[in-house]
Amino acid sequence: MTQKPYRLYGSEVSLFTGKVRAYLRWKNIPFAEHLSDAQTYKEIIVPRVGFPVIPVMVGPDDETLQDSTDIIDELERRHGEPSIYPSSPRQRLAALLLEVFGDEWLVIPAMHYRWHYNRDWVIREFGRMNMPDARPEEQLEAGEKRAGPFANAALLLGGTPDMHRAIETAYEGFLDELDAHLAVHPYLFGTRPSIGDFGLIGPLYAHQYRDPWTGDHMRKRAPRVAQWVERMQQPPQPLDGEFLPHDEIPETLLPILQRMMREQLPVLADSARQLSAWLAEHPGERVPRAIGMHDFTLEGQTGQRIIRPYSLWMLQRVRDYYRTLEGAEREAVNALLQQVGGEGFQQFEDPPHLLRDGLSVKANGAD
Ligand SMILES: N[C@@H](CCC(=O)N[C@@H](CS)C(=O)NCC(=O)O)C(=O)O
Repeated sequence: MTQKPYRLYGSEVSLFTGKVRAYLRWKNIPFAEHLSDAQTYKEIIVPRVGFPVIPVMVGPDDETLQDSTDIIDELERRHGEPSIYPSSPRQRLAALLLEVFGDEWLVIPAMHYRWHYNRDWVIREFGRMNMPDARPEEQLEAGEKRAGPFANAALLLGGTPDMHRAIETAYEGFLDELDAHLAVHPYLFGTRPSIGDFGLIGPLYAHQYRDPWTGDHMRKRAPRVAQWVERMQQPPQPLDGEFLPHDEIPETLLPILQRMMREQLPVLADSARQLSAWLAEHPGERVPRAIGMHDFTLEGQTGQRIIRPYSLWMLQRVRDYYRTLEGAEREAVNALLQQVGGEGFQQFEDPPHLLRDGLSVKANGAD
């Protein structure tokens, strides 16, 4: 029996495993998926990565890759064309932005709906994943233990009771916008999925499609989004499709980009200010995953959430790309940003250049 070259450790309930799995399938890369049960965490994940997290990928030379974005980018380097990164500037920038929106913003409704509408189901599911061979009572106990930090994360990310209505209104608005877009195009930028599609599929598959209450809601309210989720998870033709010609950004994507600029960009801008100050005040210290709390506003309602330095590493990918653009390409991108209220992105005050450090960051040049 030939062994598959890549091993993916993760689970169906995991947002970021769903992102990598969808990518591997579209890219037609042979892989074997291994459930991240308690034993796998103990024997494989923690020894290799140093802390518990999924997804984790082990490659043909026994190398360990962690972080969905790093996994995808390493495989893009190894496996070449067709790429999930559009080569034209407006599409590429928009795709990178939408990856940040999926990974770092849609996690708010993803956690809110999971823990406030699907709680009992997901606790049992956590138990089944953690101890697949145990009795239901043992699984329930394990699920309850595992669930605590994740349920708490729903609150820390902003899902406090005063924000529930606003989170739901914003999410439903986004679903309607994406559904309208998908009436015209099968993926964000044409007939080929992009890194933006893979950013959105994490929350939209593992949580919003698969969790029972939320999945029903998606299928009723935004059936085309549910069909896109199915295409993304089981690509009918891997490696197929094209990005739209002439660097076109479909009109139907503008409301989603506007939403990102309106909702997420102010949070990223404040995170950058706070991180710059934190780094100045804590020289040589390891940056924690959260550096305090700050305000965020959705649908006119203001709540509180943790300040996540990691989100800035994700945005930095877009900022680094933007900085490489010159002349007509930069003008084209600037015109798009103007159209979607993206002045905050153009004038973004970058923190020191960052390297990823596990689930946080460190300043480039720091030990
Ligand atoms: N940015 C990381 C995030 C990975 C992540 O948050 N994974 C979740 C499951 S979907 C997890 O294992 N979290 C553990 C924790 O947050 O401590 C990635 O893209 O892979």
